[in-house]
Amino acid sequence: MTKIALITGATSGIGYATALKLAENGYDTIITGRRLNLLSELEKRIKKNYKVNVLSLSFDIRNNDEIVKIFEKLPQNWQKIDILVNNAGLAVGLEPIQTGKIDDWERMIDTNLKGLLYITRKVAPLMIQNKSGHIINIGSIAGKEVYPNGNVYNATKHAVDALSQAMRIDLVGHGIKVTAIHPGMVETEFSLVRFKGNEKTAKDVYKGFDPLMAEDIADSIIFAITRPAHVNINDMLIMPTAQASATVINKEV
Ligand code: NDP
Ligand code: 8X3
Repeated sequence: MTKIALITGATSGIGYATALKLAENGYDTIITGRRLNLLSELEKRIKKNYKVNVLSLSFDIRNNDEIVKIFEKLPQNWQKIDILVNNAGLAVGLEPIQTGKIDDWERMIDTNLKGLLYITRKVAPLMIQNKSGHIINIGSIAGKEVYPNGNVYNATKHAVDALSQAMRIDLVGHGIKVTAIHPGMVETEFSLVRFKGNEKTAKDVYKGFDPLMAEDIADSIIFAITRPAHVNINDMLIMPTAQASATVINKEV
């Protein structure tokens, strides 16, 4: 029977690359994100290239009422979710704690932390019913270290790290695997969002070194989900070769 994977934040970056790779590996995919036009384009691309089914669900992951309604209407044949990739997330702003914008903080906490919880709260019971499943949480090097002005983003990703450990404990008795994947710098729309559409500042983040590509993280997800049944990858920290820590990057200037 074909397996089903749900990927949050599939309209761009890591989630987009992961959805494509899961489809390439034969998974029926549930793709989610707010930008319906991008979801539709991805759905078309997957259907054109791979013989799998695709379900596009457009919603804001910060809105639990919306999520509950969508899951109430989830067709029966899409309910046996084997893989959940909790990927949707963002950084907004890069400012010291004393001048940070409350609205930026709320967007990060509501998306990276509460959104991940809302989805997991709906999918984990389905996996428990099926007595199997694999949850992949996308953390970050920002969840392993803190760096100047990263404060609230760092806190949300440290929370993802803690939640991954906690989920593993709560779900181990149900045969459900939990893997946390923590990337270093990946060139996606991430910096464009963090710097609120400033293309030059966003591009400069990845100047002078080879950052990770979204496909590198998608590959690591495929690796984690294709281990034998008795093997779980708890945690992966994946960095560009030129990046030694959150702040030490070997850049050519
Ligand atoms: P992108 O900005 O390219 O993608 C982010 C995705 O999250 C988009 O598909 C976006 O969809 C979705 N998203 C954001 N907010 C919401 C929301 N409120 N509701 C639903 N979906 C939402 O960034 P990345 O691919 O880089 O980021 C993916 C994950 O990887 C994030 O959790 C990020 O923190 C993490 N990460 C990124 C790193 C990097 O250097 N790029 C490094 C380490 C971790 P839409 O806008 O359509 O809603
Ligand atoms: C994204 C990578 O280093 O900007 O999580 O925090 S970093």
